[in-house]
Amino acid sequence: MKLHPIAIADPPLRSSYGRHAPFALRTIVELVSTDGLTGISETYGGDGPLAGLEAAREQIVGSDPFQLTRLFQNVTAGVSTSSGDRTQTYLVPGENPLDQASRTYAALEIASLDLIGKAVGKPVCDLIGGRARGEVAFSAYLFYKHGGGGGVGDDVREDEYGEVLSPESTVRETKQMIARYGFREIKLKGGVLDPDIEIETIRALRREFGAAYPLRIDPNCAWSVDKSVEVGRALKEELSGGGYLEDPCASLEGMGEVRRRLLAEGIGTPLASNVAVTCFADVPVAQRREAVQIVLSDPHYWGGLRQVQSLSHLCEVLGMGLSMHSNSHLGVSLMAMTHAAAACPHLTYACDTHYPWQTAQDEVVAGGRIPFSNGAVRIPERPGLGVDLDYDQLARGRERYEKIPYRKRDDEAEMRQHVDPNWKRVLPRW
Ligand code: GKR
Ligand code: MG
Repeated sequence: MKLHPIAIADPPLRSSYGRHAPFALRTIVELVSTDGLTGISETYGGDGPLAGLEAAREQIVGSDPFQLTRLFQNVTAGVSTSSGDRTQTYLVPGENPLDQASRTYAALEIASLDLIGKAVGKPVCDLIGGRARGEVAFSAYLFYKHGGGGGVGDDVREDEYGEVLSPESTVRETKQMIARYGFREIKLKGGVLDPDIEIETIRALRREFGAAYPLRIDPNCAWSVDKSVEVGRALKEELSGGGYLEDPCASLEGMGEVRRRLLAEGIGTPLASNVAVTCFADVPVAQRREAVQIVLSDPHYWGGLRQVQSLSHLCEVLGMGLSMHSNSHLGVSLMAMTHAAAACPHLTYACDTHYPWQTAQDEVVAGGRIPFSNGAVRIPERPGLGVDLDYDQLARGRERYEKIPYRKRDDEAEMRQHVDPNWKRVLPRW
C-alpha cells in the first residue's frame, strides 16, 4: 500500500463552515498486487485520514483483494459504523473521528475493486452487479465565492468566475458552468448570505433557466426551524419538480418539524440530507419521523461502493429518494462516484460534484481532466475505475502538500484571516 498525501488548489468558496482554504487536502491510495497490478483510489486528506489508512496497513498488506467482507470486518472491528453519534453538523465534513473506520475501508475497497477490475478486465460497476445506466448525470454545484482562483503566491490558478456574492453574479456563474459542462440540474450552496438574498438567488436562477432545470439549495444547517419554514414557503414553486431543500436546519427533530409545518401548508418540497442522516441506523428513524425524504450518499463517506448500493436498496424499500454528496476532489474520486451511481438503480437525481472547482493543473489522472458531456460522465470501457495515475502530477500534488502549513480543513480560520477576524461558525445563524 502506497499513500500519497496531496494538496490541490481550491478557490475561496463559501458555506456555513466558512471559506475554503487555497488548497484542499486529498489522499491518493495505491494498492500494488504481487503480480504487478495497481489499484487506486482517492479519499479525504490530512493527518486524520492518513493515520486511519496507516492503521489499516497490517490488514491490507498481504491480503486478497477479493476478500472485502473480511477487510470490512477487520477495519471496522470495535467501531459501530451503523449507529452512534455520527452527526456531521458541528464538524467539518469528513472530520468526525467516529466515521474514520468506514472512510478508511471505503478508500481500500475502491482501490481493491480497481485492482480486481484490472485483473479480470472489467469496469468496477460491472464487478458489483453491473450498471443501471452507462452514464451518470451530475449537477451544477454553485457556490458564493470571493474573487480569485485557488492557490497562493506563485502557485495560483486562473479564476473564470470572479466574485459571486449576489443573485446576479450567481446567475452569471451558473451560465458559465452550464455552458462548459452541460449540467441539467442546479445546486446552490447556501447558508452564506442573508436568506432573503439566497431566496432571490434561487428565484433568479428559476427565471433564467426555467422549470426544466431542477433546483436545490443547501445551507448546511445555517437556518433555524422557523427560518427553514419561511424559506421553504418562499421557494415553494422553485424547489418543486425534481428539486429539494437540503439540510436547512440541524438534527432529525428540526428537519421533521420543518417537514410537518410545510406539509400543513400544503408544501411538499422534499428535504434532503447529508448532515442529519450519516449512518444506516439514521435512515429508518429519518423516514419514520418524516425528517428526510432524500438521502445523500457518498462512497467515500458511507463505506465504499457496495455500502452505497445497500443504502440505495434501503432507501428504495423505505420509499425514500437517493442522491449523492461531494467534497473537493479530483478525477479518481469522480470515477468512483460515477461507478457507484451507475450501479445504483434507485439513484435518480443528478449527483453533486465539486469537480468544476478544480483545474487541470492539479489533476492526477493520466491524460488530464475527466470529460463531461451534457452534464454527465460516461463509464469508460476500460478495466477498473477506467483511469490511471500521472505520477509527475502526483509528485507535484505531494510537493504542494509539503509546502502548506495545515493538515486539516479549517474554513473558520480562513474566514478569520481573510474576511472577518471575529468570524465564528454559529448554527443557526438565521
Ligand atoms: O465544500 O464547502 C463545501 C461543502 O459545504 C461541502 O463540504 C459539504 O460537505 O457539499 C457538501 C454538502 O452537501 O453538505
Ligand atoms: Mg449537503
